[in-house]
Amino acid sequence: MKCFTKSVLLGLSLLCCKVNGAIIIDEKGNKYFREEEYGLPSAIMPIEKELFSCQTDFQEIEVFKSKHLGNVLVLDGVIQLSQGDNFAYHEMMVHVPLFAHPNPEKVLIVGGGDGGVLDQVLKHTSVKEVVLCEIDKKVVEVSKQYFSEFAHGFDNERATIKIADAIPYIKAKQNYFDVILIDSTDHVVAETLFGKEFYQDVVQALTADGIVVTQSECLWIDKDFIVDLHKQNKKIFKHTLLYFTLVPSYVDGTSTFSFFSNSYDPFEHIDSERIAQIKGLKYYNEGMHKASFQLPQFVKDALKQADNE
Ligand code: SPD
Repeated sequence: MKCFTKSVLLGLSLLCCKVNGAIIIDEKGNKYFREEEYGLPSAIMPIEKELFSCQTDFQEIEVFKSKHLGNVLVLDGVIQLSQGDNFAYHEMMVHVPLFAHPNPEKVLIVGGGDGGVLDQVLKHTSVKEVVLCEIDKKVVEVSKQYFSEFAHGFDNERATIKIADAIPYIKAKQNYFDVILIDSTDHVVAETLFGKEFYQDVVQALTADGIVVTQSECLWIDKDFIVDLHKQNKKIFKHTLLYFTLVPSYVDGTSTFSFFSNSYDPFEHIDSERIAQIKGLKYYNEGMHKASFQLPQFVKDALKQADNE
């Protein structure tokens, strides 16, 4: 993990390019993690203890214990999840598409090696098979150790864990998955998981009435990226919608998700009785499902402008 004193970090923030997270050390030796993108600063997270750090063939993996949000997983300098607020991301990534589908039985998770998405998918009794395709086995190992609350999903008999590149895996599948969830790392690092070629393969791997949801980064900071993805996938899917959730540990406190389907819109199959069967949800409910698609005017305007181009 990069370490900077305050003055070096201020200097870096003047560069108008993507800069990932770094540890800041104050005069008393206290450590803080600060992520920033395109020169825009985020909240500073006090670190209680650095727990783990390694470089794999794919990325730098770090785990630290934060003062307020428990253990935090960082990949290539970008916060992926914290124990304290991951439910806002994982519940919304999973339950929105799974409740939008009338009967999801086969689900694919692309990435998601921390197990958080898998944990939520397995709460749906309709799901008979869930495949998790993660490229970096170290993410799974590290998560089992430091985020053990998700670990039971890996041993579930309905789950298959594939340590592999999801791109060829998806290419080889035809008309198979009801729902595909793309729980990737940062969009710059995982660029190929957002491109047109990838989505053409995703459509083939989905059943005709399938749904795909991808994490699509932060509402404020990544607006242009979100609009470009929307523009690209409007040509591939009948329903292309954006929704969002609030994740305090992320760089601007939000995460968006892009919802694509050639069959279902996100609302027509919401069923209160199905939702009530899942106990212990902390963020998702029927109201949030609907409300999360309501967007601020500046985002609506940007998407509308893209539609007219
Ligand atoms: N802007 C950060 C995006 C991180 C998305 N990945 C989260 C993985 C959680 N399972």
